[in-house]
Amino acid sequence: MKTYNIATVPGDGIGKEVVPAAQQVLEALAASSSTFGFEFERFDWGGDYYREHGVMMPEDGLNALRGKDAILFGSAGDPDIPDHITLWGLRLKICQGFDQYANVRPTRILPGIDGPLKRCGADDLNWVIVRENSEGEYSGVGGRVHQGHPIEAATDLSMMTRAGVERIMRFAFKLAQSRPRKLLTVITKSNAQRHAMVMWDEIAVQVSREFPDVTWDKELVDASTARMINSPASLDTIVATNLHADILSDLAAALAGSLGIAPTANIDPERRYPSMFEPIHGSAFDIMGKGLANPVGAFWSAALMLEHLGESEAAAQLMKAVESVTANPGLHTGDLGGTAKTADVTAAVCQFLAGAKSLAA
Ligand code: NAD
Ligand code: K
Ligand code: MN
Repeated sequence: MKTYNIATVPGDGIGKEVVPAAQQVLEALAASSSTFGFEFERFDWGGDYYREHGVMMPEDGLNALRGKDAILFGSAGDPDIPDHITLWGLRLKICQGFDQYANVRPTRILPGIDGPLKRCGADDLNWVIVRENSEGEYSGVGGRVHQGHPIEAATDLSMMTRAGVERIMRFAFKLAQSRPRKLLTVITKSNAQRHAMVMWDEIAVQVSREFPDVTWDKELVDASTARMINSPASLDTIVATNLHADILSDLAAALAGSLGIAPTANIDPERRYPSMFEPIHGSAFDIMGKGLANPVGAFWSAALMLEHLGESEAAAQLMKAVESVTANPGLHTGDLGGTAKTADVTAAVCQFLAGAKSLAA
């Protein structure tokens, strides 16, 4: 029997609601497995920790996570602390500290969920967005001079390195190659951003030569938002910079029905460090603490984690359980137009998994 050591970092807001729900679902899954189990360790870092210690996580916090098989994350963001402090002090510290340079965001329309694209069926929208997760617009390079004065100047430099772009491009081509359609769209803005984005385009051409069986095209980021709505079936795997993919993936989530169902994997493809799995949404200040959050994004993220751990069968089983609840409008949370609570959805998924166990027995 294999035991996976999982760190949970619920963080702030509804992260504190959906991560324990995901843990519950994983425990239900493990209960029906004779081959693997989990050992969870919870790290209560985030806004409350900041109020007490002046930092979002301990200085040596990464060391506590280093030996884990994976990290299940919630959200960083507190109504009373500036967002750049919460984000850089926790989520980005882990992503960058463990060089999780590939951020993978699958989107598809789950059964029973009606996205805003009414004419679009499950086969028409099935994307994976690959987000460069270590540099670009979120490099943290820049500064402010003459702060508060009329002559103030400020920069956020979008720094891209050849090595950084090559590795994410290669990751995206490889992922596209592994999917049935072998189709990749490289998002760019090299008409306006004439240095780093031009290098990005050149590297796409160069890396594409290693993947002759992948069909690929290039699209400007602004035009790609229209394409996502007008011809979603023309897209499959998508690769974009840190900022572009951040924006496109929230649009993708909304087109698939809700931000509350969308998952993310922050991956270190070389497996030097633990990878981190989280719903794409944030702390959701408007609904936090009320038990109203949709936990599906966290469950799907847990399924991505199982995939990463090599437990594909368990991942598929979890997604089946998730689809059984999305198919039932009585189990839709407020973001999907329903009245179900986090606990209802969680209990239904656990029940489905327990049912699958008794069928197998
Ligand atoms: P958000 O994702 O928290 O919320 C946007 C809207 O979507 C809100 O109306 C919210 O209620 C709704 N929503 C999101 N997830 C939901 C769910 N699971 N169920 C039901 N409804 C859901 O984005 P925001 O309002 O821009 O950000 C709030 C805070 O979260 C900020 O501090 C921001 O920096 C942080 N944030 C953190 C992360 C992260 O840690 N990865 C990601 C995004 C935002
Ligand atoms: K998140
Ligand atoms: Mn985002």
